[in-house]
Amino acid sequence: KQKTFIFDLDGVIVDTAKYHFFAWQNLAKSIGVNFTHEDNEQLKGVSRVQSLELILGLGNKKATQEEKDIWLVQKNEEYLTFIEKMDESEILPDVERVLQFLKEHNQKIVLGSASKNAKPILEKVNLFRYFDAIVDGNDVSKAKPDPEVFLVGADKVYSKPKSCIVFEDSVAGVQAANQAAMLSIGIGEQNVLHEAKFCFTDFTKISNEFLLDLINC
Ligand code: B16
Ligand code: MG
Repeated sequence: KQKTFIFDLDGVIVDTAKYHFFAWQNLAKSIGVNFTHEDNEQLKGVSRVQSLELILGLGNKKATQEEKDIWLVQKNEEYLTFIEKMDESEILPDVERVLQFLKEHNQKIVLGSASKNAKPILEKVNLFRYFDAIVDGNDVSKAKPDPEVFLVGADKVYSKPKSCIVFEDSVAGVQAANQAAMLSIGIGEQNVLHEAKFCFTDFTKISNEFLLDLINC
């Protein structure tokens, strides 16, 4: 059987979530907003523009469009300084084993990320070659939890949503997968990602037998 496996990027393939957090926290500090690790959970999987709106909301801060545009550039420039230093060592445990296994079993592999920096990151960590299609923040207009990113991904490889399986670390992303009528697999904490059909702390907990079950179900 052939299924389509859609991978989120940040927090699933690589831990860039920590770099987003550093960069947002520095920006928040510079504009006088207190932004904590707990607050950061809401930003995962959410677009850059919406992330800034959430941070401004936390600090009850009003800003002009000009200010927002400057801050968005400022945050992304700092984020890019982290990205530049990335290499294969930043691939999360067992991600490559899973990609390899799926490839060997003739499965379709798609990237479904909200990030506009997805392609350079995949290149940096040398995983580009596994993907049959890439959908990122440059291709879609509606951010997760809207299912657009995953539906476009399925379409690119001519798959029906019901034969797609999505790996996601964010609440918004799990909701997007569910809304797309795809099978959602949370990568992270069960209590946070309780809307996911299955949840694992990371890929080391996902066995080849489980992957075979997904392929054949
Ligand atoms: P960028 P994902 C998302 O990527 C991140 O989880 C989210 O925190 C970030 O704001 C968003 O990408 C936009 O990223 O600023 O690089 O365009 O998890 O959907 O792969
Ligand atoms: Mg993510």
